[in-house]
Amino acid sequence: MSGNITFTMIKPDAVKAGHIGDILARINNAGFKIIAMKYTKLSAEKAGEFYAVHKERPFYGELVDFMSSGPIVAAVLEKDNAVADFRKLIGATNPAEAAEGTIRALYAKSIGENAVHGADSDENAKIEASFHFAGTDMHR
Ligand code: FUP
Repeated sequence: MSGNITFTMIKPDAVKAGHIGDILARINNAGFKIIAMKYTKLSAEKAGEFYAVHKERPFYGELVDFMSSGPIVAAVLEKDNAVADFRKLIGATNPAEAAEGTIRALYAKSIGENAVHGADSDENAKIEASFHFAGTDMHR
């Protein structure tokens, strides 16, 4: 049985392009309940910390620059099977490989600027949610 929360960010490219409303509508229509949300901007330090697992990857520097380049929307979402269902809704990391109708197929520009983040496991969903939100900021 999977856990019932996931963590997402609408990334700077999609915010800049004016897609916040459309993406949130798709999230709602797919049956996710928003239990925490904020419009914020990551410092380079915070973005580096969030993506620390990718530190040794060649794209790490660009990823940190991009994720701190402009405002984002961070949110915690609740649904049965939230992690897997959300990853299905957003599609593959590379928008060129993302299934038709997925959020990345619709809104992402490239593998680096790919519109949205979705946690990849129940454990990471919890870690990422508490990276951005205090327990008192989550409302079920
Ligand atoms: P995902 O779980 O789909 O967000 O993908 P990853 O955890 O593999 O990658 C995290 C972020 O690193 C991606 F959203 C974008 C960036 N990335 C690149 O810029 N280039 C790559 O080749 C792979 C990932």
